[in-house]
Amino acid sequence: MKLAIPDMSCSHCKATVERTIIDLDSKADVIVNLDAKTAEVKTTAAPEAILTALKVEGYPARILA
Ligand SMILES: [Cu+2]
Repeated sequence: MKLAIPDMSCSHCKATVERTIIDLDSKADVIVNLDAKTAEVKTTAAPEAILTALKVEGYPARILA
């Protein structure tokens, strides 16, 4: 799925987002695009779980596709 994560602004944000998703699914594939403020995520974790975890970390996201 593709996520819009508008509050990502630097490599630290990128690392936090990646770690948050990997914590939920160690096999997840996460490709962050900082310029577009999006992330392409391949995971078996529930989308709701991903969105909730990101929000807790301070990066509210929405699903684009
Ligand atoms: Cu940052």
